[in-house]
Amino acid sequence: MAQHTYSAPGEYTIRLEIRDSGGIANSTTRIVLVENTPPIATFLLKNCEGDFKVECVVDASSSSDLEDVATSLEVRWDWENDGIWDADWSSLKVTSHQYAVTGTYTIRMEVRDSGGLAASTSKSVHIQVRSDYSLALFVLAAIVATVAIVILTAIYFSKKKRAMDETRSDAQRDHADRP
Ligand SMILES: [Ca+2]
Repeated sequence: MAQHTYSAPGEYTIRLEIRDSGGIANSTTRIVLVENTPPIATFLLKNCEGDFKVECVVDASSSSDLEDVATSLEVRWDWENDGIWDADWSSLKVTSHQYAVTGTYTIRMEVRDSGGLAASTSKSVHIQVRSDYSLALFVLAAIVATVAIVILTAIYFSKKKRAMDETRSDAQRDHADRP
């Protein structure tokens, strides 16, 4: 019994030769079909949650295939999982996308091997987008709050000063009234 591993899919002819102790040989062949298998689709999300105008980075370099090396695999992306691929097939596994609206999105990725077999996977992510408008409102609110604090502090101290001045002038009057 013998065993052999084929590194690439295709049609192979296996030839067996047999020889007896007298040196007389005979052979036979058999054709085997080594089939391609689909790749395994996986990807990672980086820096996708949170801040103002965040660029969601995706990395599909963990995708693999039994017959192909990772560099010959190609990937494509659907950023909203709406069934429309948003980019052409590319051998670059790391890319990024910027969302304009806050929401929970399903990102779908498809990977294909050199034999044309494909597999896909998806991941759900909540994207928090802070728009220019809301950032401007936030800055404006901060300025208004700071100005209000300054004005209120000034009013407080001017009232306190006036009260102290009145107390002082009352004391002076009392002193002057005394015989
Ligand atoms: Ca394959």
